[in-house]
Amino acid sequence: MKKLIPFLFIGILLAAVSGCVSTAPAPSTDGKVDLASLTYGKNILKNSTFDKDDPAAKSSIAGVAGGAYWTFSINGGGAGGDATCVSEGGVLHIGNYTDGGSATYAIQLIQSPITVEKGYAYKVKLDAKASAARTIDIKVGGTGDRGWADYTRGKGVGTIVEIGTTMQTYEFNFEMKDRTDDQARFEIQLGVGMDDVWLDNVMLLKGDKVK
Ligand SMILES: [Ca+2]
Repeated sequence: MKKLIPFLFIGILLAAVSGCVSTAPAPSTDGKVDLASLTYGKNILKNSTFDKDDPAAKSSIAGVAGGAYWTFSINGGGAGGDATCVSEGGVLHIGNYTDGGSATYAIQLIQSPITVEKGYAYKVKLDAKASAARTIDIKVGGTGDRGWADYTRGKGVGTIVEIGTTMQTYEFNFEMKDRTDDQARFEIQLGVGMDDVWLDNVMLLKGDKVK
């Protein structure tokens, strides 16, 4: 029995070590890292809850209480569009569309600059609903200096999110594959579609290093 004890100890040690290994990024079937299996921590967006005012903030939504650090943009890229943005108890309501514009980026809610670091996973997470089911595009991307690159590598101008008519949480993950950008933009693109949108708790969570 005495001789068994060291083996028991080694066994426990191995179990502990393999336990650690199992928390490492799990490869998916196509050999890529499954981004959903990673851990996401700090939210790098400011005023995700749309209830803060800060006179020191470089930007805030004109005329909207609780809109610090965000910008509401119309006619982005000369794509037209007309709508309003108001706060309803700390929930942003984009409505009164008279023109959806010719591109999703015609009407945008933007926070910039933010830093997005090469090789790290990020999670976009937000609560949203619309007056009728529609899509919005979410882009974490570069400015003109970076060719307006979409770091989320989505299927639209950004990543297309289909939202329904009840407030729900939507999320998706992406890996920052481009070089680190400390002048990046977080954009919710609200153009083309003309159904009202409500937004709250808009977050960009930084995750583990992917490689
Ligand atoms: Ca809120």
